[in-house]
Amino acid sequence: MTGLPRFPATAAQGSVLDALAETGAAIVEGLIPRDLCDAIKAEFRPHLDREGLESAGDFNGYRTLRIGAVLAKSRAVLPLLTHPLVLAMADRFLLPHCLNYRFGSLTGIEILPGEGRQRLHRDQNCYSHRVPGIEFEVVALWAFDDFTAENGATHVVPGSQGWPLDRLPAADEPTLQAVMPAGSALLYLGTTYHGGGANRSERPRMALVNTYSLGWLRQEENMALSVPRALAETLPKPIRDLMGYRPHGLVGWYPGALG
Ligand SMILES: O=C(O)CCC(=O)C(=O)O
Ligand SMILES: [Fe+2]
Repeated sequence: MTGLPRFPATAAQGSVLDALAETGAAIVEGLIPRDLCDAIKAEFRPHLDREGLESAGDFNGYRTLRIGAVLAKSRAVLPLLTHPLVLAMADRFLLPHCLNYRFGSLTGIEILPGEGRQRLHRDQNCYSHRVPGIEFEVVALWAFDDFTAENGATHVVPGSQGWPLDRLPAADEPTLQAVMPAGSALLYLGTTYHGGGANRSERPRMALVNTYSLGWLRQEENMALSVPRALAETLPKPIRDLMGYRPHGLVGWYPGALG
């Protein structure tokens, strides 16, 4: 395979999702306009500068800025979170295994010049258990800058979603990089091995990584603590539902939720 499956924004959803199922990842170019990317970047900027290194570490990197609690910081991201293609991805891979799904985590990531490659990993390994054959998460990684091989375009191990539980990537595991223009999204599965690239350029590379998880799982990011309830109540209902304000049957109930 010479590159990850790649589609224009106008592609049929079924073709994108079939490629995603087969390869574990797919790129869709130009899903949102550049001015929306710029608006999101402007909203993220002060937060990245203020708190972006709070979660620095061996996995997240030391030259990578990260922010959580994105819904308390940005309104411009809202259309991305319920983008029809992203929801179609979650419908296809998650809905067969739950009554409803929700956000796992929403994370702004800016890889700065000089950052090295991130360890290859599966996002759903944040969970200690796994049911073979069931994706616990699906992921939309939105590029707000052009992603290039030099500035840290995400590395993906094609086909790794089908690997057995105990197969780990080799030290020199072949990867394909998600080179894509700003406004594109890399879609991948919770079991797909991937990792941020090294930034050997002179400019930062900004993205938003949104995971969606089975509704009966505990969410990766504790949305009830990340986003104050009074603020959550000002957000559109589909967003609140995805935050966890809609229980999964009896799981996640709170007074008034079931009425
Ligand atoms: O920033 C990227 O390209 C990927 C980051 C990532 O996969 C992660 O932190 O889980
Ligand atoms: Fe990841």
